[in-house]
Amino acid sequence: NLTVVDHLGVAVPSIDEALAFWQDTLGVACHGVEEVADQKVKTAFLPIRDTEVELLEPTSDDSPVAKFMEKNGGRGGLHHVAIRVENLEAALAELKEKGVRLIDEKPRRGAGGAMIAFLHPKSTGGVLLELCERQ
Ligand code: CMX
Repeated sequence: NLTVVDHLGVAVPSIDEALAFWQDTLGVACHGVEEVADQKVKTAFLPIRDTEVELLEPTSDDSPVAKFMEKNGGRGGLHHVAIRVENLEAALAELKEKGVRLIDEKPRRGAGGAMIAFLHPKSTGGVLLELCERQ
């Protein structure tokens, strides 16, 4: 059911400042900035070949990304790895059955219209994993 690494989520204090590096220095084009209100983040997607980098800027102090950066000494860093699956409902049911701790029991809508669900880092060896299904 797992297919490719869909994207890497990178927490940044400011998308505008981060784009100065990713766009201007590395030369990766940004495909639009979008706010995901229920996650309290602003996102920017930068496609690189078959995968993407997702820059994540918190829009509120109680955003999961703000909390992550607070623990990281106020700096950004690699926040999550997202793996694309063919059938998210089936993947979640299977992982639950195997005792994996799900943050999202049901798929929900994420940036770019994808259906997503997170797995808890305590169940994955310390990496926040996102599963993602695209139409
Ligand atoms: N990667 C790896 N480990 C992480 C982590 C991350 N991104 N965020 C937290 N952790 C670790 C913590 O360091 C902590 O470890 P220790 O107990 O060893 O210190 C552990 O996970 C649990 O931390 P916690 O304080 O109990 O939980 P938090 O309140 O920090 O929440 C998490 C952590 C992952 C449950 C929460 O951030 C969450 O639900 N995330 C999913 C949603 C999300 O991240 N949304 C933003 C992106 C949205 C998008 O891409 O659109």
